[in-house]
Amino acid sequence: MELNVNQFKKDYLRRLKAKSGRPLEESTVWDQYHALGSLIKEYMTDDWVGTSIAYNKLDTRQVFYFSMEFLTGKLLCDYMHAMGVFEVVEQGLTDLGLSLETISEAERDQGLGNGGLGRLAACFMDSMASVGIPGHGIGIRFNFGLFEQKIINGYQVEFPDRWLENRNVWEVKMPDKAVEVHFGGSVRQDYIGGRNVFFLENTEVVMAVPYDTPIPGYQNGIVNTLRLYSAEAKTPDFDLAGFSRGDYNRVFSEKYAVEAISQVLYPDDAYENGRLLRLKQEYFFVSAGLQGIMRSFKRSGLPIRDFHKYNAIHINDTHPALAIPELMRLLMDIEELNWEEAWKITTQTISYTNHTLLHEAMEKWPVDVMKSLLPRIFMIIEEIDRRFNQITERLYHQVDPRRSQQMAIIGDGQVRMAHLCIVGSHSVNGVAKLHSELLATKELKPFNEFYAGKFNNKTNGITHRRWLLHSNPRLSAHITEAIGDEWIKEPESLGRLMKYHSDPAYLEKLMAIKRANKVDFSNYLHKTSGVSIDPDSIYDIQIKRLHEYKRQTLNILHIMSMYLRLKEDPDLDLIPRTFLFGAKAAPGYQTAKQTIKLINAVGDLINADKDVNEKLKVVFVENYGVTVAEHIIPSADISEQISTASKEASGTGNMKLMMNGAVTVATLDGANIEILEAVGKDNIFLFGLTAEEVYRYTENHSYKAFEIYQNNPLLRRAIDMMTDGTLNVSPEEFYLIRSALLDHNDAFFVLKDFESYANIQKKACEAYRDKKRWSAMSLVNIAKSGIFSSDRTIRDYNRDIWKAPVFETLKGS
Ligand code: 26Y
Repeated sequence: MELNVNQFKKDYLRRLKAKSGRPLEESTVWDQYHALGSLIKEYMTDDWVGTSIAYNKLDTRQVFYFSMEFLTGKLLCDYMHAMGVFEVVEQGLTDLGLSLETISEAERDQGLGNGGLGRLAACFMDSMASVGIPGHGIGIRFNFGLFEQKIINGYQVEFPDRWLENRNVWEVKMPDKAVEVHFGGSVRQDYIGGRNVFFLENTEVVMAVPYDTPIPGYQNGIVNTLRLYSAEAKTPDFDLAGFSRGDYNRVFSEKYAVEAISQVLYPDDAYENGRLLRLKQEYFFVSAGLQGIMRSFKRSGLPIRDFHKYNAIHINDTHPALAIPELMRLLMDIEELNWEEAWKITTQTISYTNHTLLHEAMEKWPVDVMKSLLPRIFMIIEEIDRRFNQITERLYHQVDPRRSQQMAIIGDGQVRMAHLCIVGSHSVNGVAKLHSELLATKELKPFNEFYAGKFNNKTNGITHRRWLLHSNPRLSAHITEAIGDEWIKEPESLGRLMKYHSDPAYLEKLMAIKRANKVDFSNYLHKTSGVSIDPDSIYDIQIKRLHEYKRQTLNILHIMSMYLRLKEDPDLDLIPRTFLFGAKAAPGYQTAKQTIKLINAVGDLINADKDVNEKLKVVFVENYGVTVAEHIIPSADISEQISTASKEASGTGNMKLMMNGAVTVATLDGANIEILEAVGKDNIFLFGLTAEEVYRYTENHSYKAFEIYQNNPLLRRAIDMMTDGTLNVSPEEFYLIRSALLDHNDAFFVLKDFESYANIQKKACEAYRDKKRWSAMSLVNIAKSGIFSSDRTIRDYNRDIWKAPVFETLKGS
């Protein structure tokens, strides 16, 4: 948009006064932030309204991305960049004696997600708008996002994330678009007009009230919508009679029970615990979202039989799987279509992404729970299952009689949500080549054989705007100086940087930028936690959720072994190295929590020991999340992507780090394999078992972790350090970690991969010594990162699955 500095200053001062009731001199940083946010939102309004009018006018096919999680982070600066007003606003604020940096820190992270899956949804929102696809997000407006983590005495302690406590400037409440969602009750069946008709009776009714947030594309006039639903009790004045009788407790407890649905995000991201409230959340937003889509589709006057031609609904993992039976219900019970018609529309509307191979993360709901919470939905699932079984039994009963049971949607008293998604959609994709291949050939093999062509791969991506352009301005400027700014719209043109591969001046500047970013991060860390780190040391970074399969344990055991070697030989020629960890553990995941304590205990030991602390430093960065990531990533030298092969579906942190010039230490897992293909084996450090080897060891039970413990003295001493008193803790402190490794035969092959990890770490350090070589490796990683932009991912989804139109711009339409 067109905006000059003077106009902005005038608008801003007026807005600040109106919003805070105070003059600039007396305003707080929060006042300043709030006024700026509300002004930026207003600047966006014409395009936002215009976009939705244009989509309606053009009868456009639209994409709806249903996700339980949207991990957006802060929005202010992203929005200013998208609208092309960043510089003007920054200048205007400076003229007024204010600092954009300080003001933007006042914004709370929108932390409505656990990790990769939620962050992916946020990157997709940005890319859909920027690429020009009519695509919107549908989810839940959790009152509390993922918990805030504090480290107290080395332990993770969780605190509620009160992100809404000072209001959210970006959202717009849409009470007129609220819909009812029904739970429980019973189904009454009638025969009317020659067909079976189903009614729900005596249900509990919850109002789903949408709050819309604009999602602007990058300087293209397109503003899509993220719609998050909040649960409210039906009548705002609730039971007045009860209230006037003084029956306060009952009246309030009913209201709170209803509103509990959108109260808090479940903090587990790999262990499905089967809580009833979680199932309620899932149905709540799916039903509300579909009713909303149906309502606006019907307003368009188009025939219901064409629903799938105008609406593509994508479900982010199985969490929104109930979209399948819910759409069936709406089409049959409300729109009066028959089963076959409804089924055709539903399956052609819905597509599904799988994000995990871990069995413990697979959603299954007990039949009795599903039946009593959602009786009509359960009936429909039963019918889908019955019809599907009929086909598989006919096909397989002679060749393999068990196969149709294995493939069933309902089995062992449970509803298998992944099976429901596969049967009820027209496309099933994994999130990296290896992951998609393992889905098709191992985990979901019978389905892949049954549905030829339904399975496909869509390798994940990240928005290079947030993760490079905005969070690493120095590097962005250096890139643009060399190859122009086309990469902002076409990230694959970052490849042109390859011509600087042997340009000493260019590479030197690249390293100077890394160094400046390292200084910035060390200042940030010092300011936020009091910890000092040395910008001349190697920054070795592992940032991601804490999980045994991600193997923070391998990293810390290796650090412990380096410590032991250094103690023995203090003159060991090591380049000073700072190991940074950032990770939240699910509150109930004790092994993960012990790992956090272990990292901190090792840090306490090493950082205080003068024999080693010139060369080694271990830092656990508190409360890792989107904003912390934006500070760390530009400063990274080494990116740790060390999951047990076959366990990490894709990973996306690996992409953010390479894009910022970090070199990856990697197993052949997830998207690491595609990073290897992109940069070549000389520009990545590979180690460890392959996925195939992991499968083989797991199947033939030939792995003996204890033997490795016995035969590798250094590793044994590192493991024993957990219990022998070296660390300032009781000997039982880390019993779960130790017993997972030694008593339970190390399910994630930490011991098996230890030696090859230690070797590759040595190689990485040698490479770092050679500044020229390192800077060239770093450059190759940046240059080849363009394919990991989520713009590419989104174009792939749209080309193969959604098939929505792509608009260059909506300006003037
Ligand atoms: C059912 C419940 C317990 C649950 C909640 C959240 C299960 C899983 C999750 C989240 C999973 C997740 O974040 N998966 C990650 O998705 C990323 C985006 O595709 C991948 O890059 C990453 O490898 C995968 O672990």
